[in-house]
Amino acid sequence: MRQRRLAFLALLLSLAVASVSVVLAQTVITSNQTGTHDGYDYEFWKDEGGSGRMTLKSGGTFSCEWNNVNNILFRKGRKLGASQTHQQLGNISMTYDVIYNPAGNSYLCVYGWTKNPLVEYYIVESWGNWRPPGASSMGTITVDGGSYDVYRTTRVNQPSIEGTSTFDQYWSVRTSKRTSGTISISQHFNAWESRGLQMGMIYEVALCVEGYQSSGNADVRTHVLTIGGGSPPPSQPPSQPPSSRSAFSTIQAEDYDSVSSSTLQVIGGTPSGSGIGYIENGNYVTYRNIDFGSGATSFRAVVASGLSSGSTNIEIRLDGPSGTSVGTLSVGSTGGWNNYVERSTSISTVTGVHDLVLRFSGPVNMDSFVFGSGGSQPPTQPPQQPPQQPPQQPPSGGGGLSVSVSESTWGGGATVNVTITNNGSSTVNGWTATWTFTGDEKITSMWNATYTQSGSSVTARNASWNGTIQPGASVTFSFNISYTGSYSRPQITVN
Ligand SMILES: [Ca+2]
Repeated sequence: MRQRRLAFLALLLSLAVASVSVVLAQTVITSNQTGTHDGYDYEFWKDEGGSGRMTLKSGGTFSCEWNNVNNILFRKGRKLGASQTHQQLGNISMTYDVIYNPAGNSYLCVYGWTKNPLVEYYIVESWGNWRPPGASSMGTITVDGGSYDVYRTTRVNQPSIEGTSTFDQYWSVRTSKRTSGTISISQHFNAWESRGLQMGMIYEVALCVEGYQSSGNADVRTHVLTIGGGSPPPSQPPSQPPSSRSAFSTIQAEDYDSVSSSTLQVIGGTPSGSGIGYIENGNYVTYRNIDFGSGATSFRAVVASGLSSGSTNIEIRLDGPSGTSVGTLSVGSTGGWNNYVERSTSISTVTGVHDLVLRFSGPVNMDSFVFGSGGSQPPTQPPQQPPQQPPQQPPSGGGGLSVSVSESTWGGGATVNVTITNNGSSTVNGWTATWTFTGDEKITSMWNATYTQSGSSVTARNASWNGTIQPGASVTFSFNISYTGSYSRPQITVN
């Protein structure tokens, strides 16, 4: 039996060697084709006109040339089935080195697609005689020591991986050309998402040479695509050692170094613009090299929760998910998943530099957090914004009902909370709040009330469950708005 097994192993081994030698043979392609080659998915795509030639080499490498084409794309990378977000896939990075000789319009780029939403994306490292995409930049980001402009463009009824469709293109385009280096692809994805460019399920990540109404050639001499794991490939150490971040300056929740979760996503709509959400029990997020100085004694976070009961614990641990636990912030409902408030807790004193791990017992949305020192109660670090103690508006009639308003705002949007208090001596049965926005505010959602908006005029009425307000009691409803210009708190009348 043992002998037969050995013979079988020998047969398997010889087959494996044979197949490896076949796979490593160079393959020349001159017409549209997709497939896999030595661990990478490749695609040759060309529309009408001209000619192209792609030679598949080992691993992610290939060479290509094109002559008088209309449009051609040569690429090698991974097609990932559009079943996971990039956060679920883990860190994505690429190391490459290309001899690139475009004659005319061409891009050397990381290229791919997401589904749901359908998005075509580009991280352009070099180009020919025209720098894409000819749109207005949404801002400049620094990744891997280089500057990139971010763009969003829309393609209307154009070819896509789902047939002819209308879809967005997201772009990072370097401000100076390069043809070798490491591209921290996930950092581009995060930067796009923090600007509201939503990524879908990753369909493809590839190194692409594209020619448009041009000729040229390229030799991809090095191309290693790494997907998963929390760090770049070991052959390319980070160019700078990770510097520490102060625990006493606000840390954006989405600026984590690693995450252990199959669901967590960077979300929009937080007071700072983005945060983390889709968190589940047992998930944790790591922030490396946090400097607690001579001692942190409190923790506070800007969070939102729409839990109907109970609360989620955010456990604060040091130097690993099973490291020392120094405290727990418990977050119950804040009135909705988009209703961000500050919550704080005292913690055991922490000094020096540590990796910080936040472990979650369930769902919560988190925008940012910061540590405080000194007494455990009032944090000595002043909050970034003064706490919003809304002035009580004078009673607006209607049986002694008074209204107070608070809000959290961000660029072009706000969540507004309205609390109605019954100051009278008799029970209120049913209430109506009315106001007129001073700008172009538009309500995008409301909870704990129903509403109609006509132009700038809004009428909100109690929901079926909160129309009754006993003497001395209060009810709160909330809504989200979008607007241009600056926010102005609405003057709300209730009766
Ligand atoms: Ca944030």
